[in-house]
Amino acid sequence: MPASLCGTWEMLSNINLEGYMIALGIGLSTRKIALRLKQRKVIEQVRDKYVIKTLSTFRNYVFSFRMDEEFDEFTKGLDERHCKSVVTWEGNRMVCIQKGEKKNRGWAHWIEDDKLHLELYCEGQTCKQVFKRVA
Ligand code: YOG
Repeated sequence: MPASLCGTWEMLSNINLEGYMIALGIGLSTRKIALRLKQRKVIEQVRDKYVIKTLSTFRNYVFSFRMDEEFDEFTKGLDERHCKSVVTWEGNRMVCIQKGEKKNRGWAHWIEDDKLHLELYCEGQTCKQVFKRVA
């Protein structure tokens, strides 16, 4: 098992969230709010079940899954689409593929220098986020 992603993480940097949101079709007024947010990640694991909470003062997004099992994801409060998603380990990376209306969509988490890294991508746009551990 790779280094544990579990814990509470606070956002340090957020590059090209704008491009990612445009790729998802998020409107201008919501994008303006979203760009100002400092997101937190809370990642929990109980046996083979993971929960990833993305928290902010504006909206929260909570999503749970088992590794290697495809499930229906509804991106409530984000772009509100349905995806068939699957999360796997690729080496030390936790990788999610989100199949649906948007092509080439997914994300990857990994730990590097004690920081939590996240790449979110959709249709050629990649948002890169880094978080520091707070708990
Ligand atoms: O995380 O997929 O950790 O689910 C950031 C992109 C902003 C809402 C969230 C709310 C959001 C309006 C991605 C921000 C762009 C903008 C806090 C979360 C879409 C809409 C929720 C995500 C993965 C990996 C786990």
